[in-house]
Amino acid sequence: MTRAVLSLGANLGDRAGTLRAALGALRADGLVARSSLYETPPWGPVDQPAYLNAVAILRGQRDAAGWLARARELERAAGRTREVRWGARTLDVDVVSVTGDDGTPVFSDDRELTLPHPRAHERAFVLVPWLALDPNAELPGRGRVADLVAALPPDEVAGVVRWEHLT
Ligand code: A4P
Ligand code: MG
Repeated sequence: MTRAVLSLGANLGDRAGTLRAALGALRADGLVARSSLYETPPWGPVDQPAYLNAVAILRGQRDAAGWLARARELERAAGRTREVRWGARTLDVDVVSVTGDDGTPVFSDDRELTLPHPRAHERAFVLVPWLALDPNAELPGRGRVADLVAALPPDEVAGVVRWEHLT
């Protein structure tokens, strides 16, 4: 068994509907917890609409490659096409971290699957929802998520606004 943290983002079409469908589909994969939806300003060099973001924690039989494959399936199901890197998309699912049952994190510098995700530690749209879900969360190699959030510029943290609470 492994524990995986996934980050989901959508900024085209019915953003909330897409995220709800993906989070619902993940129930079959050992969903442990999912965050609320958060509205977040677009990060990166591309001018694009605001995102809705969410974080999901899973526990299941997949290995790290298996979680990436599942992430891609969810993107495909949402009708995602790959156009501009960092650009607008119906659904982006990133694997933030994977941990073995004994707590050992998976580290990888493979370009197809870099673990932990190489930019998660600096992204308020990943860290803020994750912290709300799990106050004790740790990002392997980077430390406690609470400390990472505290180190971010306050305006970036304030920009991540809870959009809707999911029960
Ligand atoms: N890849 C490597 N490691 C991973 C991993 N841990 N998880 C590879 C997922 N994929 C990983 O991804 C590009 C390549 O990264 C894939 O071939 C995959 O095998 P992609 O999803 O095809 O392209 P992308 O999403 O445009 O690139 P990337 O680098 O994933 O972009 P980001 O960094 O995810 O940025 N602003 C807000 N507010 N919220 C967002 O969710 N998302 C992005 C996308 C930009 N700005 C955003 C948001
Ligand atoms: Mg991606």
